[in-house]
Amino acid sequence: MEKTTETADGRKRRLVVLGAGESGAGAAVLAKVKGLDTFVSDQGRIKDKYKTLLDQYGIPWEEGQHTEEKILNADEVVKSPGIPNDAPLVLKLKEQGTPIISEIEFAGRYTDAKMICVTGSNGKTTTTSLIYHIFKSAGMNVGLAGNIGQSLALQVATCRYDYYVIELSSFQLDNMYQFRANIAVLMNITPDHLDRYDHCMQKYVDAKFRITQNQTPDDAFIYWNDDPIIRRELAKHGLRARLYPFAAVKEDGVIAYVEDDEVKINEPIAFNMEQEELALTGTHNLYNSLAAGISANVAGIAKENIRKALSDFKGVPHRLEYVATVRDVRFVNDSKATNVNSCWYALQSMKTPVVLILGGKDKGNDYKEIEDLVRQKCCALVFLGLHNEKLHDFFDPLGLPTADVQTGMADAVDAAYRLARRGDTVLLSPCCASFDLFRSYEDRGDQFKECVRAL
Ligand code: UMA
Ligand code: ADP
Repeated sequence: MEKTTETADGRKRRLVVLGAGESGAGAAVLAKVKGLDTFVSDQGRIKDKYKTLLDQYGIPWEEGQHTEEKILNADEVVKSPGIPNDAPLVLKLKEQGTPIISEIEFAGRYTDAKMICVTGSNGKTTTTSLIYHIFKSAGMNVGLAGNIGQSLALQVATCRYDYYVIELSSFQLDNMYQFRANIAVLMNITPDHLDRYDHCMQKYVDAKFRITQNQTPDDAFIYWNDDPIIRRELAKHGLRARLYPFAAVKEDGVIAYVEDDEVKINEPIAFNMEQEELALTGTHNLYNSLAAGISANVAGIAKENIRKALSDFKGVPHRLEYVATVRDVRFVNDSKATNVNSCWYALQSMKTPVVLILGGKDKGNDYKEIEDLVRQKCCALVFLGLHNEKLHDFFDPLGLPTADVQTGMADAVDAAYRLARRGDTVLLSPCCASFDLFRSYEDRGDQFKECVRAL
């Protein structure tokens, strides 16, 4: 762990940051205020707001290229999570032995705040937001950081919090070594981002389990007990943290579940509330509420504060977000369902026949997982993407009415509305990333809402 500002030969330590987005710009500011010789290199164009921030702190930067002479002389490199581990420059740095760390690892060196970290293939943002909401409502001095969109490093550089609630992606976990989560939450592990892991599921699983590394018996590991991969891996890892497994219903070993319509958390302090008082609905959201409730309980937050916050949470946009009902057709925006498993949960929670809008940039999807639910719940499908061939190949044999849209959201909403009958739900839950036709999943969801409101 390197917190020193000088090298053995009396030089200022040089820290190079690769990528100047949210993560990189924050890491650079922290490096600069901690007295390191800081340089930022971005292969693309740096957004104006990050250029302004870097200039404000007098940090030298370049864009449009990675100039090797200015990078290969680094004592350490902070790599933005969006840059793949096998990018040529990253491989070169590794080859010459330059340590490469993530922004979260770097920021963790400079704060004593308690770290509550959330990962998983699905449910990270909802659970992270819910934990933050409970802590904030209880009056704790807490920051919200990580994959949710706010750099931890910038907050460590400019604020003083007692707690951070941090959403961690597998990309961020990849380059974490010494960082210690006081409370680690692992929601589930299902295939995602396999294009970044040589299409090897175990590599992705290993990345997720890094959330538990460095945990001590004073720390907590909260996880969904029914996830087959988590259970298998637990035995391998010999964890030292105290374990807090949860499940939808009471089963051997779990400390939190629902029984007789009551949410029960038995450890460390007995807690209960009516299930119907939970703000978030659906089985997946029960898991998210249990994980958040246990985290708050472990942190010693009073029961009445936990109860109140679990019941007045407003939800997160683009996650099963109700939009409107038009002539008796409900429209639900689940644009954040960027993998097959999240769509599975969305379909499972539907109570009416569904016109499902799906498609986009495929990340190596296997649609077999939702085949049964599509048969049971869907009355029509709308394929929305530049390349819909794989969707046709898989779903056409089901014989459902189908529309193929390659143009954009307006035509997709139009097609779905025409296919829907009174009482149906039109659900945007795409199973895919958005980048073929949209800037981001938020852009896709916002356009969906706009088009629905224009009907
Ligand atoms: N870049 C280079 N060299 C390269 C490739 C990219 O310099 O070889 C530059 C780009 O030009 C760009 C910068 O790197 O300017 C962007 O870096 P980034 O993609 O890591 O994006 P950040 O803005 O730093 O945001 C990152 C996370 N992005 C990714 O993991 C892709 C954000 O998660 C996160 O909120 C933020 O750090 C703060 O922690 C977003 C995300 O999409 C929401 N996450 C994925 C997901 O949720 O599925 C994992
Ligand atoms: P993440 O940040 O991991 O992508 P989100 O909370 O943003 O997770 O939710 C993403 C999608 O996954 C949403 O569409 C939601 O319907 C679904 N989802 C949310 N929580 C869970 C869960 N615990 N298990 C499975 N799917 C979930």
